[in-house]
Amino acid sequence: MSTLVEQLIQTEAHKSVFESAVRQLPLPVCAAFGSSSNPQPVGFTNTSRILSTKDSEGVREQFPRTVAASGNVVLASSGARSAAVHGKRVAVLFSGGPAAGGHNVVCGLKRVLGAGNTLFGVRAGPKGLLKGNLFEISDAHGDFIINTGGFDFLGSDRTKIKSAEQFAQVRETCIKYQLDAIVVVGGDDSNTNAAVLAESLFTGVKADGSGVQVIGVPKTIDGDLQISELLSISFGFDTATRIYSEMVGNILQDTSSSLKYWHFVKLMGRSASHVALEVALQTKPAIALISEEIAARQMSLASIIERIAQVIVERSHKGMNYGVLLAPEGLIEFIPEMNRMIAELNDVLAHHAGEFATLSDDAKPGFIGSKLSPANAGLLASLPSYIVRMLLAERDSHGNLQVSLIPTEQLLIDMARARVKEIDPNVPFAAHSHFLGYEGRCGAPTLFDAAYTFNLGLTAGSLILDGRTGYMATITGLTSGGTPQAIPLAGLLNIERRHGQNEFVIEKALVRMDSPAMQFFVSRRDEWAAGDCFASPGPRQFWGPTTHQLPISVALNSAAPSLMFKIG
Ligand code: FBP
Repeated sequence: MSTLVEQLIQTEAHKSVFESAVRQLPLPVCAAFGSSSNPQPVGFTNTSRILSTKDSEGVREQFPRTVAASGNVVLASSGARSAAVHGKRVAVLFSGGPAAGGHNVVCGLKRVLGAGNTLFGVRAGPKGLLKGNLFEISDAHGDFIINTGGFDFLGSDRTKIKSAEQFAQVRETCIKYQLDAIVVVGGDDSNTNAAVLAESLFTGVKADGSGVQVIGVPKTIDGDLQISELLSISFGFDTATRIYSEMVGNILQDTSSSLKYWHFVKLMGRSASHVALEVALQTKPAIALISEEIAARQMSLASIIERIAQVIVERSHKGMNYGVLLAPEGLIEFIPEMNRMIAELNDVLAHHAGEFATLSDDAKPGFIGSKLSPANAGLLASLPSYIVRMLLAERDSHGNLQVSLIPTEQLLIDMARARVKEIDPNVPFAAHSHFLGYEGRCGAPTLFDAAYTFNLGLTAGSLILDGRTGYMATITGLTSGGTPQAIPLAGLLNIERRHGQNEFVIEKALVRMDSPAMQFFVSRRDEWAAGDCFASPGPRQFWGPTTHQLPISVALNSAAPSLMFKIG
């Protein structure tokens, strides 16, 4: 019998009582894979669904080989593979921000590839692929990482593979490790990377002239990688929103206990407001801003502040000097005048990058202001320095503004405070700001994310064994057992302006104003603003009544009969 101290030491290095227990959690698999104790690879067949975007012609020219091979036709599993495939060498990498369930994708891949094939992990994302930083994944690795959160088994990064030199480096890595396939686990930008790689590696990589297959897996806590009924949600969204909802529920409980604070909570989700909407649906706060609505209704910053201030004053007049406001991380880019300014700012920064880099921080706003149109220069000058500094900060390698670093929640507090004072100087307004982001990305996956990702791994591995390239794995029918399917990546591409030039990208799925989830929110939010209707959803459960729960927005938008998912 070990002492308590000895027992505690044994919980170090990912062996907490909880981590050890969730490793044993059984995972259901789609019926197509057979039994959950011994899932088998499936084959694929064409469905009648062909994808096309407004830029399909341009895509056909840039991606001729993958488009010709797939015809942009969606695939569905056609039952167990009859012939076993041996000797495939497959590499898997994580790309972009972490999301809960990534480790289970690796486990699903490992399981379906079986002992006859080799799985390599790429360390530190696309950068590791360029450097050839790979290692072989064993069964023991799988047993250790299963159902654990984060991407720490491999690490991740945001390198965009686009230059001729980078493509040559990828080829070198493929040759060095004699790879037959690469699996890219990532969001919209990373799956665009996968589409580009699939085209570039289509043939002529190996000595016999054959190519390397590339398969994408849809990850992102942002939830903005959605493709109608083909992909109801990316993995990681459920875990992140349940963690945020627990925290917001706790804060709401505090507001109506201590009776004196407003809490302005910015929630991660770079562009779309799916995370904010889901957390609002789970917790019912006084105010939740949805960026897409602000853009659709062309609401200026002043009108947003007016609405917030009115709610604060009205609640105060009823004795409620407290409340919670949720703001999506990407809000600033959706406010029409800010959006116009940021678009011009991006172009100016791209065109004057060299000169800009030589300037001191103090000189930067003036320099950029002198290059902007008078209206945008005026707007930039009117913003607090803590916002300007982040608007001028470096873009990520995909050309995105780093919205997670912009303290929008503080801007809203400062502006609301000033407006409340103008409306009624007697209204007390004490506010705290929060940013919930990193707290939710790497928690242990919910049972939904754990099962979903394991099945995505089984699907990606099956696509490789079936000889496919240029597809993204997906599971459809999440409330009716689940079906492994594959979406042709080139069929998702559109042209967008990035780094001041046009580039092919997978369009982000934003919150739709006419979606059932948004409509439900709109129908209830005035009640939530007027009183205390909040709900505290509590911690995510692995055993208990909410274990099998889907995100509320996903259930509403897919017209599910209940909140419960069913895989297997
Ligand atoms: P992905 O799109 O790569 O999944 O990233 C999601 C995200 O968590 C966003 O919500 C957030 O804006 C961004 O990553 C922050 O990334 P970083 O930590 O690299 O700044």
